[in-house]
Amino acid sequence: MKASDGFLWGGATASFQFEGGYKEGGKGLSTHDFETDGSQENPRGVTYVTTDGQRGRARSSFFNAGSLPEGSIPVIEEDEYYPSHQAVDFYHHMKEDVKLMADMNYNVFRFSISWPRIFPTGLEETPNEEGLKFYEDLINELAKYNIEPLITICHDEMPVELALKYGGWSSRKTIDAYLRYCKVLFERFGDKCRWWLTFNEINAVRGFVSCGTHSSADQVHYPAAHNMFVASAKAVAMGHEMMPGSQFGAMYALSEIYPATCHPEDMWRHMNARRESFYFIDIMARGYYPSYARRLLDDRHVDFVPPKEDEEVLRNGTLDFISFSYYRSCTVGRNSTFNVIGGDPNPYLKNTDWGWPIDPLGLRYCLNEIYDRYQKPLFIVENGMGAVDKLEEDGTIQDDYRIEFLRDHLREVIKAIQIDKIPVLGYTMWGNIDLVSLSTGEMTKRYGNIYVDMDDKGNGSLKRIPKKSYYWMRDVIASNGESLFEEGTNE
Ligand code: BGP
Repeated sequence: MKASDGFLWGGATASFQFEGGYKEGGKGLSTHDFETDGSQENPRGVTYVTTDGQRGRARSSFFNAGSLPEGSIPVIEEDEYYPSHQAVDFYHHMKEDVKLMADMNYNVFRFSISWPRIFPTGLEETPNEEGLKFYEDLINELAKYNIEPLITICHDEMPVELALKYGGWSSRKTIDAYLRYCKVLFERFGDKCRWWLTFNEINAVRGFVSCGTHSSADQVHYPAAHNMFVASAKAVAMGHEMMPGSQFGAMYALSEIYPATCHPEDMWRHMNARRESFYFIDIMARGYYPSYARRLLDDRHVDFVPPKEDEEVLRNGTLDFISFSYYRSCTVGRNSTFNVIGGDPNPYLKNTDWGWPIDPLGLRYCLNEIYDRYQKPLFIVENGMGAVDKLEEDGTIQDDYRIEFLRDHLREVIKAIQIDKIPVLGYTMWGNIDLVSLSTGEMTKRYGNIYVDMDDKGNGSLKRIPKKSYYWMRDVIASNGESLFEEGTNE
């Protein structure tokens, strides 16, 4: 068994976790440039100054840097470390990194464009040429090796001025700023890129850092999400017109969810927990609000009613494919605390060092579930294992645990394609070159097949070193996945 012909194999990154060069080439400040480092025990956060001069700190939870008081301004402090500023310096390692990917047989690379690199404040009429040039050089470099770009237009960030002036996605003015940005990207890169994602993990992001809203409360979040739906639909319609043949998706955090037991109340809770994510895909893939939307909003005391005039916009900008991240499965029961991920422990699964259950079959389940529901091609654009890697004295990294994780998950992907007949377009492993963790801001949590010599505070040579899994993955891709099923690969 192997993947289908033309299957896309590659890696995935996000600008603020990977690029660095945070003030270079005319780039403006991103909301993420204000987020400190952290760890599992000590959450990262944003320091702010309130309108009456008080200093405070908003702590980050997994997908958002909490709530900042209305009117407060985030600040960068001398004595804090901000991982996005240097990240792992892809900005200055671009050619070397692309070559490493090419040698691994990649035919796709997912990256996000940093919005403030193109429009430093988001408010300009004309884009920053130096920023565009950086991505143009990257796309040309990829083309040399026949690697297709898969571009995330907005990966959980925005120019900070849009957050401060408009309240980010809570304002419809941000829709106009986003469309101005999209138009520039489509004009410049449209003939070189067919795969586009309008937003990353749109069902999970909220709050200042990700969405530019000072508050992350439901009453602010759901109307802001509606503005993102409108922005996405308009971008899709514009993209289709400007770039015939272009393919649009948006990206969802879709770690599978299981009911804790067959108790009817656990089943009911499970269905509703899954709908928290389906809500977003239903609207963007089908083009209208689902029947359960009113109750979902009422349950959260959100009195928002989607404006009538947006109905046609949503209908005319539906997605071509559905892409998602899958890291784990979650278990929810009637009393569980759950927020897109989390929930109760699953006694049948082992966890990663960061407590994420390892569940390869859950990925096949998810592919079947999503295809049954939408009948649109699927793209796995994030998957992988965050682990502590050890650089051995002989300079190697023996990440057999990662090989095992990838082998088990990729086998399920291929079974979904060949046995379940699910059209899966491709697979881009998260953080193929080690990068800064989103949730904790650490370097210690590594996903890559390529090691980067850098610690949690940004010290190190930044040297790139292929891990054992690099060579293994290179051979898997060369065989289009067939080697995953060779005898002896279970040992
Ligand atoms: C997803 C994000 C990524 C990423 C990944 C892994 O939610 O889209 O940006 O970082 O999760 O999470 P973490 O880095 O916290 O391990």
